[in-house]
Amino acid sequence: MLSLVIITALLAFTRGKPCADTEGSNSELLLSLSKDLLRSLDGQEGLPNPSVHLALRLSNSHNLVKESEHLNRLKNHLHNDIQNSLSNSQSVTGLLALYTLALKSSCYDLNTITFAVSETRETLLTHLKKQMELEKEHIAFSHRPLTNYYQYSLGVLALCASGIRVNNHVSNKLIKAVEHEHFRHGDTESTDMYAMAGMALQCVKDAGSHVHNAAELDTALSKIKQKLLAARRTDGHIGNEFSTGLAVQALLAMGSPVAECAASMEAMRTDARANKYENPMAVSQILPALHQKSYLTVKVKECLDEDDTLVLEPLDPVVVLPSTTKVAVMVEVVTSSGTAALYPVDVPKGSSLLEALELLSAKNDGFTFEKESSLWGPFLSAVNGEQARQSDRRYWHLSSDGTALSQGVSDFKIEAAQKIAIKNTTY
Ligand code: B12
Repeated sequence: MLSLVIITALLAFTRGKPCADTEGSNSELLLSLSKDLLRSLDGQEGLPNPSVHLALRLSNSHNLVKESEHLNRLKNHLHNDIQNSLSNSQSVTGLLALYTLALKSSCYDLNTITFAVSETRETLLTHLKKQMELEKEHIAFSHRPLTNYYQYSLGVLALCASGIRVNNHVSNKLIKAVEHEHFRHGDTESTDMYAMAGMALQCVKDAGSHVHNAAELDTALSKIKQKLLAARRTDGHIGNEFSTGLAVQALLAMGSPVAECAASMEAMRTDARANKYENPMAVSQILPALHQKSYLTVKVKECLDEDDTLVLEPLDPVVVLPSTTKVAVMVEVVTSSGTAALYPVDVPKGSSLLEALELLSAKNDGFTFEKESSLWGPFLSAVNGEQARQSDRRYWHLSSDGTALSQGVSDFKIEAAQKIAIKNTTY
């Protein structure tokens, strides 16, 4: 009887504070995710990642020396990369926005950051505003942004969180895109895009600058919330494993009671404990949500009296030997004209799809591929000499036995025999 009373009391307690960090194990999990991100800074190939920086800065425990080293790398390497893209007139809205949010999360003076284009030097925020104007004009002309609505929303959010008044025409285009449900990821609705738009438009609402269409802004925010709640699965995820973090961030930013996200938080914690978030980019999008924060909180970040206790213990080196068990993979390539070709290859169990494609191209059966680097890792850009370009609104879509992959070539692991389809698809 006594134990029943205790269990009932405990249940009532946890129900009353559903998202709160009531158990020590939860704070240990948050610490271990921060450490994973911190470790990823050292092992990083290519550009320093502004999304990882942002997540570290929004966490409760810090390693201020490593964070400041990383800030310097962003200001050098990422800065140079963006400078080159701007000089070549490439669209870099999303990267500029993430860079802005990362600097802001470190309370860095944004007015001191400049880029020179055509011999004119202007601040980061001026360039971001210009990119947003180009994006807006492109929507007016062809009904889609130059990049995508995820980056468009990131741009609105970064300007707004930096205290810049977002042009009404720019936010209106986002409101209209919500109304007309233009948020697609391939052939499905994009939860990530709704989430990012939710944070962006909530920031605009809080800034109080969007007075002319206040009612339309509220309707868009309600619709986003309804879309996110409708995308909840029975296992707690919103959209899929990799959109849940952004979705929870958006719900929190839009003022949802924490109770509404309890199941989603738990789903992410379960995934994290099962090591499903190996990609630092994935961790960087869920960690703020697990801290019950959103990207919107950078707006008020002060960087005072920060806890500086996050230390990395040396890890025992783990040697992973390739499995001796082989699995049969059939790779099907479907080109833009619809012609299909099949390529069989046996790969060690547990290989990544990238390793499988490398083995296949080494067989000289006529299969070749190219990849481009991105914040999420290698993006498959060309197969058998055929490019699937963003400029043509095409990409190589990946699926396994008819189900779309929710990971890219370097993260997806091959555990059993299957048919992988790589299809040149329009979006
Ligand atoms: C827009 C988008 C796309 C567009 C990109 C082109 C465009 N219109 O701009 C398209 C439709 C082509 C696309 C394709 C895919 N995508 Co996508 N995409 C996104 C989205 C919504 C925004 C990306 C973005 O602009 N980021 C902002 C900029 C600043 O960052 P960036 O890294 O420079 O952006 C580039 C890369 O992210 C790249 N990219 C887009 N998707 C993916 C996926 C992978 C695995 C990689 C390596 C790169 C990549 O395209 C971006 C624009 O150039 C994200 C959502 C998110 N939470 O991040 C999903 C997301 C990154 N995509 C995802 C997936 C799974 C895919 C696909 C593998 C789907 C499939 N089954 O084929 C393919 C990639 C296949 C390949 N060829 O390698 C997952 C990745 C999860 C993971 N653990 O890896 C995400 C997180 C969505 C989700 N919640 O499931 N995507």
